[in-house]
Amino acid sequence: MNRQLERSIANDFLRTLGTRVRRISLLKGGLIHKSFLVDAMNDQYFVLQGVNTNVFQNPNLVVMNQQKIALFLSHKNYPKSCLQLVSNPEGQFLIQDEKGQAWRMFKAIYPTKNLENVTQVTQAFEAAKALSEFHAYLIDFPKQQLQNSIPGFLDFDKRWKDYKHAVKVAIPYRFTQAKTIIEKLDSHEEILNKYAEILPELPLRVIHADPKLSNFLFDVKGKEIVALIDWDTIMVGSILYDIGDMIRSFCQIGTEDRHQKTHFNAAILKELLSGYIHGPMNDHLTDVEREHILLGAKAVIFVQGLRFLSDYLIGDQYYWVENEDHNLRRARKQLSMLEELMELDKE
Ligand code: GN1
Ligand code: MG
Repeated sequence: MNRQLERSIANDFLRTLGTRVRRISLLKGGLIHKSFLVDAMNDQYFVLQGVNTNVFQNPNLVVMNQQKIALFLSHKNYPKSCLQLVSNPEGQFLIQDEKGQAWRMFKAIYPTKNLENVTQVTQAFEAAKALSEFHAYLIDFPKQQLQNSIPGFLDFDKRWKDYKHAVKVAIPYRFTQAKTIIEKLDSHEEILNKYAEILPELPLRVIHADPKLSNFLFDVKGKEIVALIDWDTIMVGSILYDIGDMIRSFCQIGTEDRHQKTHFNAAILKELLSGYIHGPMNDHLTDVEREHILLGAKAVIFVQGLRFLSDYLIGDQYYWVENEDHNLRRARKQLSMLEELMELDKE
């Protein structure tokens, strides 16, 4: 594929560096943006992204948050790599194409490795320690400087209401297909009530809000963490969301859309919890946070199931899908993970 449009956008950014695109290829994996790897003539690599403005309605705000975080972390000598946006010679970090699509470009962080699944439990330990470090470095970040890139993103009550609404207005055929999973999800509503009870006691901190496995860049040996990327959703919330989402993504057996015999890896969970408290946040955690990590994980997995199922029911408006029942399969996977975790941690 020639990718004329992507090439010309990337070339516009690269004018700043006095170079041009050599090759450009699609990067798979994300569910939201369209990403491309740009190989430039100056032997450097970049990641070009078409921003999904259906999800991030104000991309300028996302860019501003990222720049503030990068500046803050670099002043504090944060030991991991930060995201570095490239601007065009006019100083713009976002370029709009003729159709109004917004684009941005980052310097690629390499050589690094992206994992689809955890292959050694120590990877979960290292990544959790890195998340702990990320939280600790941002502990004194002036929270009022961050603007929420997706209003309601962390609001579980809203997620539940949106799900209930999706069930009500569902495409009839899809509703029939989802009947069993709807009944099961409904039976677990209690998890959200329990989470709501502790919520007022949870400290507000700066969180990543998307610490899934693919957002951790490992060194080429797959051992050490080089960077925690995708800062689009950095916002103010509870770290239980981050730890929970990390558990959701790291402990998953197989892929996010595939059903198999078992879905939740308990050995990884153990390493992950240990990694987080071996990191600097151990000195800052409150008792309420410490005692409710698994409740947070259950709530996040449950909410992710609600989100995938809601999107299935209303006709795939949010997540990228490759076929008709993709979001349904994703939702089933979350439900299975949730039920296995509940079996492991009966309260
Ligand atoms: C989306 O950006 P990406 O594709 O890594 C989503 C997350 C979900 C995740 C599930 C902004 O993440 O909240 O947990 O998919 N991001 C947004 O894989 O909705
Ligand atoms: Mg993301």
